[in-house]
Amino acid sequence: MGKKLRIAIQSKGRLSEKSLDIIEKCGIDFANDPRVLKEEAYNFPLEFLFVRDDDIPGYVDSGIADIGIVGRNEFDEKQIPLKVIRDLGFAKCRLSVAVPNSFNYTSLKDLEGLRIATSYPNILDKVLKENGVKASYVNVSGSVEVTPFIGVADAICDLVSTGTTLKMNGLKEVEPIYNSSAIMIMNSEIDSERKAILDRLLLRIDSVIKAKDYKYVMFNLPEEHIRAAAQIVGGMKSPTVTKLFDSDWVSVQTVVAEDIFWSVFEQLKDLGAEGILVTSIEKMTE
Ligand code: PRT
Ligand code: ZN
Repeated sequence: MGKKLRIAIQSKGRLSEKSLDIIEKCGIDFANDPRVLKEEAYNFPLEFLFVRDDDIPGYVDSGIADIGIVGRNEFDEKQIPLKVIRDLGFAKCRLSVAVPNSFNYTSLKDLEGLRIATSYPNILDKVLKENGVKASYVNVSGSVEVTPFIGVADAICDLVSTGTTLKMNGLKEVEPIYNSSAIMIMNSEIDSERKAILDRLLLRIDSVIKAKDYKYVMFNLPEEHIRAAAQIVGGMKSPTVTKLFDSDWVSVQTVVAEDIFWSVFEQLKDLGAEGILVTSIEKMTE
């Protein structure tokens, strides 16, 4: 039997579902049994290791896993020199300094001499040092946001996504210091057989990631406006244009980048486009 590539994935938490989602979209089938620690894919030489996210960089470093999916924050905090091979773009969040609402904050200098509670002392320390600020860290692994109220810290530095948690705890976000999203890391000493499997996997992952950034768009348009429409949509190549039977209208099919989609949509409507149909793309290559 040939070798398998082993991937470490968070067993339960914010990264789990989306990590497995990407693998599934790569056409890889597995049982996804929440009770097991290890599992093998049915139709691809891939083995899953379900662990806590904190352990993923260490497992990849020691070769227990060949690759892993982890938050960039967790990876940078651990300071283990591994290769980051992909930014997967999900689980986006930021590491921010937050203070009680009553705190009169103007700049990082205001943190001089204070006690800051955080689970990310290494990342925070780097930023404070760059800004010439000396503070002391209260290292906590959870419920960071309650520490100012139990008198353990004067400020906190924690992950934020919507900001709701901070608000609920009477804190205000005053300084975003670091952006994070899920990344794929690898052990650089994997053998050539596993490297070949990884290359196959990455080819699939790249087409899944790329597809997420685009929409497939179809619409009808008076033929006279087709050049103007082509300019608006751009697209990978020229749009596909089909003449509608017995009329001077055409049907157009093309691919539009997600981030400009609404502006394209409005411009097409202004041009007189009708029956605009938009679908998501599952996989895509250049
Ligand atoms: O059990 P295990 O150790 O595996 O999981 P964990 O509890 O350590 O991690 P988990 O599942 O909470 O988060 C995993 C990763 O998700 C993190 O390392 C980040 O990379 C990413 N991520 C994205 C987040 C958030 N968004 C996030 N909002 N991780 C944590 N939070 C927390 C934050 O700490 C705070 O308590 O959510 C709260 C703030 O959320 P908002 O929306 O109220 O601002
Ligand atoms: Zn964790």
